[in-house]
Amino acid sequence: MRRFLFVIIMALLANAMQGQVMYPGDTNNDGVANYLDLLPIGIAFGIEGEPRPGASEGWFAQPFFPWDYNLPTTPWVNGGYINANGDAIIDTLDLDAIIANYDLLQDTAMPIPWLHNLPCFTCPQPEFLITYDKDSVKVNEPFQAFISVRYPGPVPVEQGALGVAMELSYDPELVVEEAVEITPNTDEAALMFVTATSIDAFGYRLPAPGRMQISAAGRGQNAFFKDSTLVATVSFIVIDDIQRDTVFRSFKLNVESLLFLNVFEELLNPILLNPDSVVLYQPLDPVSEAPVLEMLEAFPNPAGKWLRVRADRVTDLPYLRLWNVRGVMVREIEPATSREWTIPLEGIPNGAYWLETYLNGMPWIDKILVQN
Ligand SMILES: [Ca+2]
Ligand SMILES: [Ca+2]
Repeated sequence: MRRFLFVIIMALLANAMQGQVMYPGDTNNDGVANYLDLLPIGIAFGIEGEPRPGASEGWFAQPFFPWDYNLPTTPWVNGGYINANGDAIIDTLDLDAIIANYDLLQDTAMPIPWLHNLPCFTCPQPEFLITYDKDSVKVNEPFQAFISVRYPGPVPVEQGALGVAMELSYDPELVVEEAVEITPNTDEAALMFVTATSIDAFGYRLPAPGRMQISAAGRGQNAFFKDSTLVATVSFIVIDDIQRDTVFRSFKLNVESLLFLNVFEELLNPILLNPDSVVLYQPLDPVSEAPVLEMLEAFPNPAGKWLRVRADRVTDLPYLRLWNVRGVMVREIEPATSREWTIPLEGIPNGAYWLETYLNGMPWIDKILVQN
């Protein structure tokens, strides 16, 4: 802590002196150009100051005249760091250097960790939500994740969030890494974006496979205050062979880090809503030409001591299998020719499961909750 204070004091002293240096794209001067560097641009949007003599977007130490402007709650970040392109104003043109220098490191501009300890106690909590377009998806097929920010009802603009910066992770062995694509929601005209995946063509050192970084921020104004704002859509393709010990795998985006700031650079405390996952599966031993079944239903759901499965006519099902979220089969029955079957659930812990069978030669999957 003492060392941290010392570093802050040194940086404030350095701010007061002429001739300090900056690296274009490291707008918060924390030593790396990345998704976090969008937020200072959003907070300081439209601020004007001294141009940087001989400015370049190249990644080398560039002297600048300190601006009169510092970030509100991290005052060791001077406007001269944020002005990445070196002109006389902070605006969207300052974004380019973040992308061009993504994940490059520097330690000669006296970088300081960019930490926020000043929360807004009176601001409503934004909800951060990840959902998917499908419950289950086959090998080689695409699916999408939707990342949104919500408020239970619209809040006044000044009570909202300026922007959000996040790092997400997933199992890189389940999807085609080269095909992972982040599409920012540019329909939200107020927002600016920085996105990065491990194969983003613009970067040098990029997030590792299975990682992505996304930030979205308003331009000098809180951009999140509506009941729901889509931030980005992420597209995935399931790899062609997910089979290890099982034909089922669970896919989920995990939230590794999440930073919400408002226009006063105060910290907002988000509510994380990330309950969903997607079943990735690989059809094995398909059944040829079963009698045409229109419908299969499993009930009750949530299920207690037993689960019943009903078809719309008498039929042969090859099997009924129950898989847990780790892809382990926990029950299998060989159903007799009938139109209704019962699966006993004794000994199966509470939680989410997938019921799997074949219907008309196609896999049929249903998500089941067991609650005893
Ligand atoms: Ca930075
Ligand atoms: Ca600028």
